[in-house]
Amino acid sequence: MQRLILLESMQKVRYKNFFLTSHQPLSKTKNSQAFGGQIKKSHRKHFLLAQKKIVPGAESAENIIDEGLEVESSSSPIPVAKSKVNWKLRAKGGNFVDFRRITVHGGSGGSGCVSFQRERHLPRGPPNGGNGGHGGNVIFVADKNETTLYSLRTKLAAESGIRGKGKDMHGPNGKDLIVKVPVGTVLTEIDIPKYEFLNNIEITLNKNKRSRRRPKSTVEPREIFDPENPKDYDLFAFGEEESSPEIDSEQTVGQGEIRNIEQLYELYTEEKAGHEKEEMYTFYPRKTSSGQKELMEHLPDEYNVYLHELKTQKPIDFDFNEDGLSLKVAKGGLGGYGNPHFASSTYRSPYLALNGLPGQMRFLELELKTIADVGLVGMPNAGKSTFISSVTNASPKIAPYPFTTLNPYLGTVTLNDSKKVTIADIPGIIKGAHLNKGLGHSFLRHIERSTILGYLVDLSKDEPWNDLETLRYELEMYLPGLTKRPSLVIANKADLSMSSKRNYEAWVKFADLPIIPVSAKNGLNVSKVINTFVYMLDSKQ
Ligand SMILES: Nc1nc2c(ncn2[C@@H]2O[C@H](COP(=O)(O)OP(=O)(O)OP(=O)(O)O)[C@@H](O)[C@H]2O)c(=O)[nH]1
Ligand SMILES: [Mg+2]
Repeated sequence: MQRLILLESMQKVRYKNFFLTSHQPLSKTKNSQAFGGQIKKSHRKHFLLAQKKIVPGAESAENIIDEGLEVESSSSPIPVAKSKVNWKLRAKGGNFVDFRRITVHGGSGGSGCVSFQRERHLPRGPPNGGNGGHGGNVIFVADKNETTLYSLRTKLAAESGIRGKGKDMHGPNGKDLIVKVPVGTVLTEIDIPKYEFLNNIEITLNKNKRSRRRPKSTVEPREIFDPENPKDYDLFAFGEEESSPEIDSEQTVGQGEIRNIEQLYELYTEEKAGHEKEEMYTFYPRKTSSGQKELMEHLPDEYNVYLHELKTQKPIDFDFNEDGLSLKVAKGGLGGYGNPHFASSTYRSPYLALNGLPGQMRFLELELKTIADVGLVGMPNAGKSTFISSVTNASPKIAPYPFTTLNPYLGTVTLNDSKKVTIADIPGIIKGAHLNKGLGHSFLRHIERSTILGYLVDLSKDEPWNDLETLRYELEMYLPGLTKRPSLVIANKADLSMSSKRNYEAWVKFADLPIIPVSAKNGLNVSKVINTFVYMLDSKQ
C-alpha cells in the first residue's frame, strides 16, 4: 500500500513537471489548483519519504520542496523534456496495451441493379443494371514499428461496396482496411460474446405494439373477506395463480417473448432463414413471376463458392511473429449481380438482381507477446533496466523503487560481426505472479517467447539464491517447462558491498546455472554476459 502511495506521489511530481514546463509559469497556489488541490502536504511527505530512504541528501530536498514547487522540479530525477515527450511521461506507460478483444467486420457488398435501356425509339430495351461492388476485407499486417495494441479500435470495419446503377454502371469495390499490429501479436478467434448476465433479465421482443401492453387479469378481484380461505390472509398471494401462469419456453418464443440473448439470436436467424432466398434478391417492381422464381433456384457459382468457403472456414489462430506477415481476418461481402446476368433466350427481361452479401464478422483476441533472444527476468529493483541500458540502445527509466518499468522494453546489441542480439527488459516479477499478483500475467506473457532466460538477481541482498528460486517457481507455475530453456544468472550490484562478494562465493559452490557477477551501473563484466548469450544462441541453432 505504502509503495503504491509512493508511486502515486512520484506520479504527481511528474505532473508538476509537466505543468511547470508549459507556457505560463504557475505559482504555488495555482499549481495545486491545477490538480484540483490534489498536491497536498501528505503527498509531499510521501515523496520525501521516498527521497529520504534513497537519496543521501534528503534533508536538502525537503527544504526545497517546502520552499516551492518551481525549485522542486529541477531536483526531480525526470529530465525536463519537450511537451510531446512529457505527455508520454505523464501516461506512465498507459499507452502500452498487450491484450485486446476486438470485432472485425468486412464491408458489405453493394447490390446489383435492375434497369433497362430506354431510348426514344427503343421502349423495351435490353437489361443494363450494373453489378454491385465487393465489400472491403480487413487485413492485419505485422509491422516492426508498432509496439503496442493501444491504438487499435475495438470495432474495425472495412468499406462497403457501392451498389450498381443503370446504364451498366458497376459499383466500385469497398477499400480494404489494413491494420498494423506489432510483431509478436498472437491472434485467436473467439465465440460470439455470451451475455450471461442477461439470462436473469427478461427481454421482450414484440413486433405488435399492442401486445406490449400487460395482459389484463381475467380474474375478478374478490371483494369479500373470507375467513375460511387462507389466501385472504396473504394480500400478496391474491390472484397469484391466475395472473402469472407458468410459460413454457416454446410458447414464449412463439408469442414473441424471449428469455435471453441466445434465444433472441436464434429467433433472428430462424426468421431470417425463412426468407433467405428472397432476401438475396432485389425485385423491381416487386413482382415475382414464375420465371423469376425459377431463376432464383440457382445462385451463381461465385456466390456458392463464397458461401461454402465461409461455412467451412476454420477459426483463426495466427502468430504474427515476423515483420510483414499479413492475414485476411474478415472477408468483404460479394457484390450482387445486376439484372443482365439473369437474362436468357427465354427470359429476356429479368426484373430481379442479386443483393450484395453482408461482410464477415469475427470476434478476435489479440495478445502481444514480446519476441526477443534474451528475456531478462528479475525481481523489481534488481537492476534489469540499468543492465539493458548499459548494453543496448534501449533507454527505459531507471529509478530506485520497485515497478519503475511497467512495459517490456526491447534493446538490440550489435556485435562486431554485425550480428544482433535482442534483449527484453521485462517488468519485475514478484512472489505469486503466476496467480496474477502484481500484474503477473501481463508481465509473464512477455517471457514466454524468449530463447534464453537471463535471471537478473540483486547479489547484495541476503541469500540472493532465494530470489532465483522464487523466479523459477513463478515461471514454472505460469508455463510448465519454461525454466528448461537455456538460462544464465546475472548477479548484479556486485560493486555494492562486501556481502555481494561473500554471497557470490557461497553461491557458486552449489549453483546449477552459470553465474556471472556484474555491475550494470558501472558497466563492469557486462560484455562477458553478452558474449555468453551469443555463445548460447549459437549453440542452440
Ligand atoms: N550500486 C549499484 N546499483 C545498481 C546497479 N544496477 C542497478 N542499480 C540501481 O538499482 C536501482 C534499480 O534499478 P532499475 O534498473 O530501475 O531496476 P529494475 O530491475 O529495472 O526495477 P523495476 O523496473 O522496478 O523492476 C537503481 O537505483 C539503479 O541505479 C549496480 O550494478 N550497482
Ligand atoms: Mg526497470
